[in-house]
Amino acid sequence: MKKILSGNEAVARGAYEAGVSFASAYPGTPSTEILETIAREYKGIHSEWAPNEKVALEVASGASYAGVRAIAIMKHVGVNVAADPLMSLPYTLTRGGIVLVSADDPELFSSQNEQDNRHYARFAKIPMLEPSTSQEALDFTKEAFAISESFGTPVMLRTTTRISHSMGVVETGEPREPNTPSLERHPAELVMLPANARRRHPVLEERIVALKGYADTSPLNRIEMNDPAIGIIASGVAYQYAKEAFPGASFLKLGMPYPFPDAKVREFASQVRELWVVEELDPFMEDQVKALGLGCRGKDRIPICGELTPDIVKAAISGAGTGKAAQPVLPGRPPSMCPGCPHRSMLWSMKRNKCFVCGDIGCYTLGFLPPLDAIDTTLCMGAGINHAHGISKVLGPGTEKIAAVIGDSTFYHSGITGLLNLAYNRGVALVVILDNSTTAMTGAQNHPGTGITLEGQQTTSLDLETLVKALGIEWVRTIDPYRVKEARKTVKEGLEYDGPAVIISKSPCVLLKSRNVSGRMLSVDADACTGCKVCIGLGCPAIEFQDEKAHINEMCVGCNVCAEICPADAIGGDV
Ligand SMILES: Cc1ncc(C[n+]2csc(CCOP(=O)(O)OP(=O)(O)O)c2C)c(N)n1
Repeated sequence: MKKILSGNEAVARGAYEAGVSFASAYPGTPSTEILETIAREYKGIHSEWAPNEKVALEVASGASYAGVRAIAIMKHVGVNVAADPLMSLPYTLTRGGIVLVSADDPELFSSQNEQDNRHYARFAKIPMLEPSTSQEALDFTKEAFAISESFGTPVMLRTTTRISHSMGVVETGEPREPNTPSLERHPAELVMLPANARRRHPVLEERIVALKGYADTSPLNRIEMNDPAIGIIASGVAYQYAKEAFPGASFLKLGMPYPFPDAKVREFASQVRELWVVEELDPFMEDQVKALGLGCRGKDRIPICGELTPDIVKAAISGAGTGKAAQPVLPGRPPSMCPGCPHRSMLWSMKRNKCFVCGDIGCYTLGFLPPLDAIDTTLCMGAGINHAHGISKVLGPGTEKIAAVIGDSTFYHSGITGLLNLAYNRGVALVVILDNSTTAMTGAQNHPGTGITLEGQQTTSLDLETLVKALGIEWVRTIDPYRVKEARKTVKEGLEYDGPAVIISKSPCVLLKSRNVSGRMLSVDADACTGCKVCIGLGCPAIEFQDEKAHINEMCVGCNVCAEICPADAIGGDV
C-alpha cells in the first residue's frame, strides 16, 4: 500500500514491519516523532519515554538480550549521553536485533551543536545505514534489524533533519512476526568484565571485517554509471542534492557508509575521470577514500559547516561562487517564550536579584534574549547546576551570587546527579527547578514527574521536593512563579543562604490542555501608565509600547505578572 510519510514516520513503520517489540527514546528534535508515531500507530510495540538517552539504549539492549527486536531513538547529542553503553554494547551478544537511531541536525535548527554522528559508528565499530528518502527510511530500518541479527551487532540508523521531516511516497509492506522473548544465560558474552571483554574484542574486529565484505556486495551501496567525466560518492540527503545538481554524472550511492566498501569505491574510482565526495558536515567518507590512496575532491570546496543544497553542491563542484542565494531583507523574528509562560516571571525575579545565572536547555534558554537577558551560560543538558557549583567554589564567599535554572524534564534527564554533587560537596548556589509538568520545548512529552506514561497509563508521579531533600538539600522552597513579589523575596533568601539551596518554581506550561488559564485579557489604563517600560522588561509578546505607553494585545492570557510588577498600578482587567 502507498502512503505519504515523513522520514520519522517511515522509520516507525519500518520498526513495525521489522517485528520490533520494544521501543524507547528521549525526545529531541529532529527525532521525536519516531517514538510518538510508534506509540500512536503500532500499539503492539511496547513504547516508553526514558528519562534520558543512556537509559533508552540500555533498556532497549535489555529487551534485545531477552531475544526480541528493540529500537532506541535519540537526537545526535543524545548519543553523547548514551555513549557509555554504546561503546561496550557491540562487545556483548546480540540476541534480538538492536538498532540505535541517531537523528542529526546539520544547520542547528534546534540544537546546541552540529556534530556528525557517523563518527560514532566508526568509533563503536558498528555498521551504519543512511537513508536518502522516506522509502529508504522504512526499508533501511528493516534491513538494519536483519543485519543486526545476522551479524550479531547493534546497528546505527543515521538520519538528518531533512530526511526526518520531509514527506515522501512510501510503499509499505506486511509486518514480520515478532521474535518470541526468552531468557538465556550467556555470562561469557554478557558480563563485560576484563577477562570476557578481552575475548570479545577480537570477535568485534572480525565482525567488522565481515561487514566490510557485506558493504562491498550489498545493494545498499550501488554504482549508477552515467557520464564518466564526474563521479560522485554521496549518501543520505547529500545524494539527493548532488543528483539534482548533476543529473548526468555517475554516482556511487552509499546506503551503508560504514564500514566503508573499499572494493566498490576502488571499482567506481577506476571508472570515472574526476572523483568527488559530496557529504554534509565532516569529510567522513572523503577521509576514507583518501586512506585508500585515491585522489578525490570534496571539502576543499564543499562547506564543512551547515546544510548543503543543490545550489551549494553545484557551485562547489563547478567552482563558481558559493551557491548561497542572497537572503531577502526581513525583520528579525527571534523566538520567544509564550505569553503567560511561568518561566518568564521566575527568570525576571532572578534577574531582579542580580545574580549570575547558569542556564540549561529548555524553553527557559530563550530567557537569554533581550529584554530579559537572564541567562549567562548554556552548554548541554544538565550542565547548569554543575557550572554554578564550579563557579561558586572558585569564586568563594563575598562575590557575585550564583544561581542555576533547570527545567523539570532536564532535571530528571541529567540534573539529579549535579544536585547530588552540589549537596555533597557543599556548594553555595541557588538552583531553581522550573517545574512546568512537561517537556515543553520538544512538544510536551510526559516524563517521570507527570504521572502518565507514553502509552497513557497512570503511574507514579515523582515528588520533587522529597527527591531534592533526599539528595541532601536542606533549604528547599516550592513557590508559585506568578506571585512575583513572593518569588523575588524567596530568590533573595535562597541566594543569601550559606549552602546549596533549591527553589521549585511550580506552575504548568501555558500550552498544556489541562491548564486552567484565566482567559481574561488585561489592559493598560493609559492615564495611569507613566511609560516607565518596567512591564516591557518582561519580554512578553502580549505587551507592546505605543505612543510612549504600554499596550496589551490579544495574545494576553491573563497571567497577571505585568500587573503585579507595574509600579504605577496601571494594568488590570475584568475577572
Ligand atoms: C542530550 C539531549 N537530549 C535531548 C535534547 C532535546 N531537548 C532540548 S530541551 C529538552 C527538555 C526540555 O524540557 P524541560 O527541561 O522540562 O524544559 P521546558 O522546555 O519544559 O521548559 C530536550 C528534550 C537535547 N538538547 N539534548
